[in-house]
Amino acid sequence: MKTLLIDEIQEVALNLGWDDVGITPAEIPQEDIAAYQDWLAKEYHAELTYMENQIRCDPKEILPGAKTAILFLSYYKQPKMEFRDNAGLIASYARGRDYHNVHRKRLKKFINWLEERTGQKGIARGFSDSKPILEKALAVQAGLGWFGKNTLLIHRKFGTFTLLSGILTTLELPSTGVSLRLPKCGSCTRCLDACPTGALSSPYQLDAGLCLSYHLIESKKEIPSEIKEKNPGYVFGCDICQDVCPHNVRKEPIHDGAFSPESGVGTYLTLGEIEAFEEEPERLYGSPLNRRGARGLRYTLSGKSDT
Ligand code: B12
Ligand code: SF4
Ligand code: SF4
Repeated sequence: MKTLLIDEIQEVALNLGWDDVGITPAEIPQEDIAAYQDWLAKEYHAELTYMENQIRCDPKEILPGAKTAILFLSYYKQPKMEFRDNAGLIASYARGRDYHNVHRKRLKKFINWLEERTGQKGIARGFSDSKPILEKALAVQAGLGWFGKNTLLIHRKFGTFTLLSGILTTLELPSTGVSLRLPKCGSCTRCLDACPTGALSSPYQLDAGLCLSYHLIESKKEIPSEIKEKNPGYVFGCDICQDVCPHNVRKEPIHDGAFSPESGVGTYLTLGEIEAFEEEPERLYGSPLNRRGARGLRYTLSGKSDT
């Protein structure tokens, strides 16, 4: 086998549609394990019980013999839209196709290529929010960006409007980057100041139980009234701590492709449209909104008039 070149990996990844790629040893740094355990101890994971799974700290539990993690980044920034009285705003990552599906297809093609290229089978497993693993910690270690105080990965060129996926592999490959896990926000506190619910309890720490994104995407319970009354108009997800981040002003939004509103449910939802989804739930398939389902979306919007 010819030596597998990093340039080849990068070329294949970019051709499959990702916007950047980083390579790092398949090990979670100790400081991230400590921060994660502290986050759990404070019960900031609310009712996300899957977050208690300690495998998050050991990639070798997911792929025995894993030596390397290859992290892929997708840029999805959409134009910033205003809130409306008669319709709920959808967070920008969720207006088009579900990134889990987009990434799953790319990961399958990438792993097929890697197996063919090396002549070895069963050497990799893919993930995009689908395996218990600290994705941002690996991406930071791979040099793809650094942690913002809003807890998101900030990419030097693409900012925070990015989505992650990756593979673990038993191949030993050289790292592409130097870990950027250093405080880099300086004195900026725009995300903490702008969060309507105070969910960013301190820099780099998010209390999911207070976060609109948690309540509008993940929670299976009623939205507590004190959270609901602070929602400025989202029906699914929340972008406020990204909209205010100075690292997001440099790059233009993308206007087509898998994450554009034309590829999915769109930018806004009225109650009437949600009722139509209740009649035909299959219309939500392939959209991130399917996670919450039409009934959950209706609950979020109830109280708003439909015109
Ligand atoms: C659980 C989860 C949520 C929860 C909790 C979020 C959270 N911050 O933990 C909820 C439902 C609220 C959520 C919301 C969103 N999510 Co989410 N979520 C996840 C998930 C599944 C796990 C995250 C996790 O590991 N949390 C555990 C805690 C401990 O990690 P952490 O908060 O990041 O803490 C780290 C740092 O803050 C750092 N740290 C702590 N202290 C300090 C101090 C210093 C000085 C430094 C430098 C660092 C540092 O160490 C910690 C451990 O690494 C990941 C996918 C995955 N498997 O990784 C997606 C993921 C993080 N989400 C993602 C997205 C897009 C979102 C939303 C933007 C969606 C939306 N528009 O509504 C919001 C953003 C809210 C926000 N500000 O984070 C993307 C983020 C991509 C990126 N560029 O970072 C991910 C990676 C999914 C993906 N595959 O792309 N999410
Ligand atoms: S997603 Fe919204 S509610 Fe959650 S931390 Fe960011 S600004 Fe606050
Ligand atoms: S808004 Fe400011 S403090 Fe928050 S992540 Fe961006 S640069 Fe960091």
